[in-house]
Formats: sequence, structure tokens, C-alpha cells
Amino acid sequence: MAALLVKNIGMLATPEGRSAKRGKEQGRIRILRNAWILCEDGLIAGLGEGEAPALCGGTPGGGDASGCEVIDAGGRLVTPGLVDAHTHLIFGGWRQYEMEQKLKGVPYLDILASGGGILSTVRATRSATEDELYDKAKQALDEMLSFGTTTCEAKSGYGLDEETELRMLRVIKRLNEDHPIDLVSTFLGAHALPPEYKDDREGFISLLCDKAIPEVANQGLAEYCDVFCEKGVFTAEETRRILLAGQRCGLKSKIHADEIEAIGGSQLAGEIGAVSAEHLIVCPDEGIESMAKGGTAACLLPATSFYLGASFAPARKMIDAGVAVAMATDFNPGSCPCLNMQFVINLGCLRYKLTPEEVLTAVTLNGAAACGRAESRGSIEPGKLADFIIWDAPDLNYICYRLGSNLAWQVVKSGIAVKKNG
Ligand code: IZC
Ligand code: ZN
Repeated sequence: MAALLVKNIGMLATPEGRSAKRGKEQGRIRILRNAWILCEDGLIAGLGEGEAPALCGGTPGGGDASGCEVIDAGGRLVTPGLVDAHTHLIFGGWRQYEMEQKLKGVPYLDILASGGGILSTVRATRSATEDELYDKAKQALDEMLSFGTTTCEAKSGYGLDEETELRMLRVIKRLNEDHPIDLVSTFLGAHALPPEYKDDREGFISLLCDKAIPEVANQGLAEYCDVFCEKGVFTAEETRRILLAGQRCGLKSKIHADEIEAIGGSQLAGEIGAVSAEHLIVCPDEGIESMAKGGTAACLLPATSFYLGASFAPARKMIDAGVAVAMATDFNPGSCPCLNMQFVINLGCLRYKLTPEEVLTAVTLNGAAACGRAESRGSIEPGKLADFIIWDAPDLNYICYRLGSNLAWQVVKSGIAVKKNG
């Protein structure tokens, strides 16, 4: 049996449960001091305070005869591994050449409307091979792991043709098999209207609903279907049509809603039982109400607000209304080229004004719930995956307060110490 004992943990901070935490519950977490965690066969076998169990008698950093590894955490903080529930992980090229336009104040949607933005990444992605996309995304995953991400959602959406979309989804599948980070796959065929269909919206939407979605579902290449519901991209009615076609094929719904303009995406999310609505920067009260009623999680992306110089989503209002709030990076080559969930933690406190406890739940258990994984991860509890971070930090406040350093000292994925920093 592969076992790992982590002892001498100064503070262990974790939410508890197997579903999203809403309202006041989002800020209620379990704190253990002078704690230990025992992992067996990739799962949490036990945890507690005080003297660690004797069955793992090895020396710190080494192993004993039974193959049990022991890590001395040296009084550090331990939290669950971070769940990054919204990323555009797979793409060709970058968009650094748009910097000049951005600095001149050209809006994100204007860059897209003139054939740049997402469409420029579509050109670069279409011309990349499967192996090129794989290698590039693998490098991103390595960096995410070093920052403490142990599960991430990954979207397609830079192909906008069947061949390239399937290639992107195959890359996600391969990386899920090969890389320590677990991936959750989302089909985002409705990310923009491709140039070939610029005068035929109906043709493109029919292609998605009647051909691409059934094919993706048939090949088992995605668990979620997502739409960029935004002014000048897809309307709320088009979004409804595409997501319901996905639901008929067994794909659960996510929506890019209220990022720049509120055109009904968050209301729709609650109505059709979307698992999550994402962005929600300009989410209206009716959207919050609808999500609370429909049990839709709000997946907020504060690093994107930061990067676009936009306002920040009304996170407190959402928590007060009983909406489960998750937070993720939105890693993508345009509006947020950031892989670092630790920056998201900082912004959750400093800009959303959430408490460190609420932020911890947002980036672990509620992130897991936003991509359908709360049963198996997002908290440190017996039976869950042994995914956690030993931080170069004495307590939870510290990781919210420090800015710009990588504070993940040791990342443990499925009971294996996979990344040692410093
Ligand atoms: O490439 O700009 N918002 N999609 C919707 C994005 C941002 C990604 C991009
Ligand atoms: Zn996105």
C-alpha cells in the first residue's frame, strides 16, 4: 500500500462536505492545529490533531521499510489543492501584439469585432498540430501545479470548426491521462462566430446543435457545454438553444455570462439549471436571484477584471443571496494570461472583500462543485482524494496577504508529493 504521512502541520484549514457551500456556510471552515494527515492509495485515510499515528515510522523526507513516506511540514499551513474551475487551457500562439491597442483603450469586444482577439487565437490554433497544442498546454499545467492547482477545467473554443475543436478536446483527454493535474473537459464551440459563417449565424448554430455537439458527446470528449453569451457574440436565446442541445446529449451546462454587458446570461443559467455561470462582472439582481433559485454556482474570475481594468463581480451580494461562489483564473491568451490561483486568492480578499475563509472555500470546495467534482475533492476529509498544499506560510491569513510570490512549498496530488518548490 502506498502511504504518506504529513506531520507537524501548524494549521490545517479546509472546508468540509461533498457539495457547494452557500451563504454563511461558505465562511465556515475546519481549522486543526498541530495536525497530521495520513494518505493511503491516493486518498485521505485520516487526519487529526496532536501526536501523529505511529504506523508511519519513517524519518522525515525519507521512507521506512513499509514504503511509507513521511513529510515534516515544519509548522506550515496545509489547505486542499486548488481547483481552477475555468480555463481556456488549449490554444495556439499568444496575443501580446494586442497590448498596444489595449493601452490605447480599444475595448475587448472591438478588438474581436475587427477580426482580432479570440479570432486571432482561432487562426493560430487551427494551424497548430495536436502535439504542439499538447506540449504548450502541458507546460502551462506544470506551472499551475507549482502554484498549487490540482484539478482544472479546460475548454475548447479556438477551433470553431469540427476538426480543430475535436483536436483540442483530444489534447485535454490525453493531458488528463498523462499529467498529475486532473482535467474536466468543456466543449466551447460557441465561443465566437467563425469567419466562414459571418453571414450565416443560423448555419453555425445549427451545425453546433445538430452535428458538433452530438459528435463530441458520442466520442465522450466533453462533460460540459459552454457558450460565450455576450453582446455581439451569442444572444441569450441562442445560448439557450445551444445549451439545451447539449443537455439532450448529456452535456451539462456552463455559461460565460455578464462579462462585459448583461444580456440575460445569468438569468438563463438559473432557468436551465446550469452547473455554473462564469464571469458575472456586471451581473444584475435578477441574475443573482435566478442562480440562487436554480442552484447555479457563480464562478468568478477576478484576475480578468484586473486585467481588463473592469469592475469586480458583486461577490458579497451573491453570497448574501445564497449563491455558492467559486473563483478561478480564466487562463486564456487574451483577457487573462494568468495561471496563478494564488493571485486569485489575493484579489478575492482585496477586491471582492471576502474573508480568507470564504476565499478558501471558493478556490477549493466550491471550485470543485462548479465543475462537478465536490464528491471527490475540494476538502481534506477521509475518503476524498489526497490533494493538498503545504504552504510556505504559518496560517490562512498569510496566503491572502502576501502578493506576487509562489507560496506553495509542497504540492501533494493523489497522495504523491509531486512538486517541491524552494
Ligand atoms: O481568448 O479572449 N472572454 N473568452 C470570453 C475569452 C474571454 C477568451 C479570449
Ligand atoms: Zn472564459
